[in-house]
Amino acid sequence: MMERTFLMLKPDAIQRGLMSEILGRIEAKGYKPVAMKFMRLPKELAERHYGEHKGKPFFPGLIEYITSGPSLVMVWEGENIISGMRVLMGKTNPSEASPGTIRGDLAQQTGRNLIHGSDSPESAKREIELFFNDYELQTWDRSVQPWMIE
Ligand code: DAT
Ligand code: MG
Repeated sequence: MMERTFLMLKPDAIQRGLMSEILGRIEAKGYKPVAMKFMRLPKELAERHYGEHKGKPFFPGLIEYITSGPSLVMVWEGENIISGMRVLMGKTNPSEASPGTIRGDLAQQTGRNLIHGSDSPESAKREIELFFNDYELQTWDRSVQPWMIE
């Protein structure tokens, strides 16, 4: 099923100069970019984005980290991309994430795990709408698509 997901390269990915490394993996998979913005999340937006975690012990630290510098917020499209990106990202705790995954290869700690990806179609819809207007989402065709999706 063709889906869209919301992805964010968090401030540690930007600070560490890992944008191209991570974007390269997503592009090489064949997923298609739909929208991108480089922005420092205002606190209120960060709190809305992570609303499901409000009240948990790590919430204040999470908001501080995620608003500490610019992030790259994005929408990407692909076949079953929501679960596919969760696999490419690896487990939330990088010390448990498999080698070959973004978190498994490039990160050490849950509080510095480089990337966010929506965890369900409902979250993807909510998160895309939270960060992007309709006119910021590009609908476009790539001639190479039939060589990846039959
Ligand atoms: P994911 O980012 O894999 O969807 P999540 O939605 O459970 O994971 O949590 C969101 C983020 O919150 C996660 O990327 C890092 C932070 N976080 C989660 N659990 C944590 C914990 N136990 N200690 C510190 N940070 C945590
Ligand atoms: Mg999550």
